[in-house]
Amino acid sequence: MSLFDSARFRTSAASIAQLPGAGLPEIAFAGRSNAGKSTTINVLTRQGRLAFASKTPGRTQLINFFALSRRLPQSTPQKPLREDVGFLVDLPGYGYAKAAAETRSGWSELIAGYLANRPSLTGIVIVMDARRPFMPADEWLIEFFSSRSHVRQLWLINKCDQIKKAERASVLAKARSRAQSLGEHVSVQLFSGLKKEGVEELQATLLSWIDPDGRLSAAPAGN
Ligand SMILES: Nc1nc2c(ncn2[C@@H]2O[C@H](COP(=O)(O)OP(=O)(O)OP(=O)(O)O)[C@@H](O)[C@H]2O)c(=O)[nH]1
Ligand SMILES: [Mg+2]
Repeated sequence: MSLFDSARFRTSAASIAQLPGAGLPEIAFAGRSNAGKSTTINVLTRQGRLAFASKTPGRTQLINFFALSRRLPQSTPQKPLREDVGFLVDLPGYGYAKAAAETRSGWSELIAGYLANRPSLTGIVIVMDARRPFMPADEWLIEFFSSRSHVRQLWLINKCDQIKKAERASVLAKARSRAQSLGEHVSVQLFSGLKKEGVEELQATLLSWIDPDGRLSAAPAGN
């Protein structure tokens, strides 16, 4: 059982003032509206309906926090004891054209405010549609975090089921050489939430971010 199976909805924030206190490591999922952020969280955590995914762009309008936890060694079936070890954070998508301008700027403020000022932000998964990766808003995020190398980046080239094999290879090779030129804090992979491709690679990367010493992955079965 992976640590990500333990994810449980914890809280939502509609404004910066509503953000929970920063503490444990957080991994944020950012990307254009409809890129598949919520679906990726559901696949990663093996919980079909944890994060709300939808055909309608703009589905996620709040910042949603999902707690990851581990069972404590002194836990018993009669008295289960768990401790939180980190959070997955589902962000509203950027660039949702149909939203009213006012709502749109409110969202951007919320997302930018969270990403730019969150001390517990350990890493960011930039979810992109393989048919049109690296759009201007993605580039803005990449640029913003490139000089902040304490925040890891994973460029998740999602919906790879929608492109041909040869194109997958070329998209990945190009992105990989670019990621390498930025430094060790940037990585890239192909993913398909629909076909559940790339899930183990995603889990391994995210686990290395929140658990660099491998203590959580070595926990006994049932955690
Ligand atoms: N073909 C394909 N479709 C996918 C994949 N991942 C997600 N989708 C579809 O893309 C649509 C959007 O998915 P969401 O996970 O809601 O996207 P989101 O990025 O959370 O969207 P917002 O919350 O609006 O920002 C849904 O119809 C999903 O079923 C994938 O890997 N392949
Ligand atoms: Mg969403």
